[in-house]
Amino acid sequence: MGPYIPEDDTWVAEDFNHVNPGIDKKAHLESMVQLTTRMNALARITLGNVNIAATTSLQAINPLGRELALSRGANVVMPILTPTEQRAQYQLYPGKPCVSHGADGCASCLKMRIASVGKELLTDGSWSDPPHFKKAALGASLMLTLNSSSVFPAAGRRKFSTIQHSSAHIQHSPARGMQTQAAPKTPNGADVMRTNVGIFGCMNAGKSTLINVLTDQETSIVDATPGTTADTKIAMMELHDVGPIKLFDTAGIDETGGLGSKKTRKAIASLKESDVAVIVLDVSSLPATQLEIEALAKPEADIYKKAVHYGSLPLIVMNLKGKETLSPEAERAVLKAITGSENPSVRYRQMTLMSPNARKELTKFVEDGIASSKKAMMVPSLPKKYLSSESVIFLNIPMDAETPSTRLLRPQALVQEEAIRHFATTIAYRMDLNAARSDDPAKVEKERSRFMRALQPVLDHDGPKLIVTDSQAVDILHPWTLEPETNKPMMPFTTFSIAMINKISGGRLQDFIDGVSALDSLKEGDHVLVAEACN
Ligand SMILES: Nc1nc2c(ncn2[C@@H]2O[C@H](COP(=O)(O)OP(=O)(O)OP(=O)(O)O)[C@@H](O)[C@H]2O)c(=O)[nH]1
Ligand SMILES: [Mg+2]
Repeated sequence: MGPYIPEDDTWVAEDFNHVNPGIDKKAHLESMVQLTTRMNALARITLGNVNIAATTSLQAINPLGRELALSRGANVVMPILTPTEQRAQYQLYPGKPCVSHGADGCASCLKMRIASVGKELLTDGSWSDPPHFKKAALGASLMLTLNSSSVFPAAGRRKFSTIQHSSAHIQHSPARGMQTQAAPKTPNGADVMRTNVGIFGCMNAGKSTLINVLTDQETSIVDATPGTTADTKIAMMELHDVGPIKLFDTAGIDETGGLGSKKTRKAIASLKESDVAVIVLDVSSLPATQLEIEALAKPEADIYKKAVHYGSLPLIVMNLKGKETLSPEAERAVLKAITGSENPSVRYRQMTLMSPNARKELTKFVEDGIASSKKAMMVPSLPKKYLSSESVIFLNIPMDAETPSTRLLRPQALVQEEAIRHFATTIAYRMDLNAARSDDPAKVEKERSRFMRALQPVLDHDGPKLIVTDSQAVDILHPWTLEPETNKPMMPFTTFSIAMINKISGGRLQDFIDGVSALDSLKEGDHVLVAEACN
């Protein structure tokens, strides 16, 4: 939590000045320090044992801003680690403090500043966690292997630009811990795999018409006046074979002037968020030559290029507006003008958006596009063998403190849903992890026999059978499910995380398994990247 300091050369600052003409910026920023520290205090009172950062931006406004925050509930400081010679080039906002100071000076300065408010700087060497937090954070790091709900990308391929942290700050441990602690409170179903679909094009191309056709309601105002849509309009809907999508109707990207460029920037911001970029082009009165078509379609070509750059799947809608279908030559010319290629692989469609069958046609076009972009997500989480009416799957779901109160974690829900969809029978079991890990052998035995009773129908089953467990319970489940005589597993088992890795990677689990063999050929001095992939 920190005050937002607009950087003068950005459009946010322009907007700020526009909305607040003649404002006394200094007084405003100082009031932000008060507001921030008040929020720090409220957060401390309401959330209790959490890490709250005294942000550096407080210090940029008020030399004692950080100390104020530390005395009002904050307990984390973020020393600047950027090498001094690079600091001047890494300034998020004007007045960033300590730009010319050296790292050694920083450490002692920080200690003194913290001491000045009667507090002490604590580190345990490797991490920056305060001692009270360490226990929670260690527990949390274990949970993270499965706790996908808090960090699961909202769409198949989410851009993380909004959660990038300054590399100059030590934030790792607090962020890690807080993410997991906050998981059950994730509001508004943020774990939903929603696909973002942006609609882009020039003024009057039919973008708003398109969103209205798709949503089957008057989501946006449609009018012949160019520039009718001034700001991005958002609509949520469900596409039958795709699931939830979020639609962005954007302003025309060809509007000139100051307001025009603001609108364009907003549209581009939506493009960055889009998994799919529908580019709408009015082709009702095309010029004759390729050169003229290229000149006309320059803005669309620009959007196309940006969409590819940002990793959005471009889909092109040529809006005929009731005019005749384009000849194959004209169609090729348009495609070349937008994509720059003679033979593009882009998905496109000619249609009249205001026609009785447009909704059906458009929905199918968008659905197919999304399906192609999310093929990876269509990969089943478990091998086909287990997703059949012949199979029984035992789901071990301990439901610990990390489990949200009203639903299962995303990987658990996903495996359950997929199994049922394929007519596989599931048995869901809540393992009592505390009992299973208890020092009291009687408690352990009680839990073990309850577990074995639940597992018995699966053991008795003749067809394919499988256990899918929460990763946390592997150490318990493995010994419990070994045949006493042979010491071999009674049946195969996997974890929800592994199932997710396969799904998220588009079925490439085998690649990861193959990768493990590289461990045998490691030499001293080799570098190893250890990455967690389940979410
Ligand atoms: N006849 C006909 N007119 C259409 C069709 N699609 C759009 N129009 C008209 O084209 C004009 C612009 O449509 P909009 O959907 O508002 O276009 P837009 O791309 O959202 O435009 P801006 O918001 O200005 O950027 C409106 O007058 C629509 O009625 C169509 O399929 N047939
Ligand atoms: Mg519009």
